Parts: sequence; C-alpha cells; structure tokens
Amino acid sequence: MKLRLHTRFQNSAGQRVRIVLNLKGVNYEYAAISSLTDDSYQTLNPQGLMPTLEVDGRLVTQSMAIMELLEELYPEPSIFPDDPILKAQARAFGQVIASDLHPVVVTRVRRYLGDVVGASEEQDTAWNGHWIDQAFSSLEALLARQSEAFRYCFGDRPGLAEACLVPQMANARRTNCDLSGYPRLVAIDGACQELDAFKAAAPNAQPDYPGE
Ligand SMILES: N[C@@H](CCC(=O)N[C@@H](CS)C(=O)NCC(=O)O)C(=O)O
Repeated sequence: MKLRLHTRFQNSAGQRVRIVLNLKGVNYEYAAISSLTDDSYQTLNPQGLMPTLEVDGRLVTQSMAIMELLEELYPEPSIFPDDPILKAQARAFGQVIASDLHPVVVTRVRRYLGDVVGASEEQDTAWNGHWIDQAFSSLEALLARQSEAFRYCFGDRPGLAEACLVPQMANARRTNCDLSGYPRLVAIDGACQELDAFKAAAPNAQPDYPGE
C-alpha cells in the first residue's frame, strides 16, 4: 500500500496523523504543500485544508478520519486502549481538541476575526487564551477523575488522544499561554516528547522546516 501525506511542517492536524503513522511504524511519502489555494491542492482537498492522505491514489481528508482509517489498515499497535469505555474516553478526549478547540483557534479563524470582524491584537490573544483554557481545564478534569494513574492519557501507551494533545500543547506554547494550570497535560506531553514517534513528527523534523 502506498501512502502519501500532504502536509506542512507547521500543520498541527497533519502532525496528529504523522504521530499515528510513526507510532504504527508505517512508511509514507511526505508531500509538502506549496499552496493551499492552487487548483492542484483544491482537487486533492476541496476544503483547502491540511492534511490529506493519499492511499494508493485514493484521497482521505480530515485528520480524525485519517487516524481512524490508519487504525483499520494497521491495527497493531493500536492507538486505543483495549477497554471499550477507555477507548470511548480516548476518542472523547481527542474530540475536545479536534472538534471543539482547534476549529476556533486555528489561524484562518483568528485571521478572520482580525481582518473582517475587526478584533484587536488584545482581543485575539484573549480569544485564543479563553478557548485554550476552556478545553485544557476540561481535559485536565477528565484525566483527574480516572481511578487509575496512567503514564499516558488512558493507558501505558500513547495513541489518538496524545496525537491530538501534543500538537495543541505546542500551539498553546507558541501563543504564550500559561500551561502551569494543567500539570497532567504537561506531564503527558513531556512523556510523549521523549518518544521517537513524536520527535519524528514534530515540525522541526519535517523536510520543509525552514530552520529557526
Ligand atoms: N478538522 C480538520 C482541520 C484542518 C485544518 O484546519 N488544518 C489547518 C492547519 S492545522 C489548515 O489547513 N489551515 C490552513 C488555513 O487555515 O488556511 C482536520 O482535522 O484535518
């Protein structure tokens, strides 16, 4: 099976997919997107968003759908805990980030807030910090109510939940958010960053990374 991932180094939804590909040890071709608005990329992904995965020339968009597809194609190692409740909790954790947080703090939405709605830089910072705090506080609470203390979010191996968490933590750091109120998230993020699968998926490890 030939996999080709259309992404960019600084593409947090694409980083989720890169993490899962690496966790599963799947080889793929990295296709750096030069323009999201070119007809050629719009043909791959009519939303003009990153990432897009090509599987033997067939196209799949949306990082959550792509990660679920990879789980079906390459079940081992799984990106989910075995227990069905923990598995659902891992999906819910990922969705807090991918469905509720990322869509309101993503660059194009903040650009629209500034350019069209007229939000000032202070309002933009407040918007970003507010939604990150809402999401991270709830994720911290979800982890705090677990009966068992795990090394990662829902077990002793990382998976979809951590693939969503780590890029979003980096986004929060990049936008100068104070993360001291989320000690569990910080600890899990730190544990993940020690792993080769996460290191190899990081923006600075990508072929199109321009350097500091
Ligand atoms: N829900 C989508 C989100 C995709 C998305 O928003 N990607 C961002 C980068 S992380 C993007 O393509 N941004 C380009 C733009 O905003 O113009 C997914 O999970 O794949």
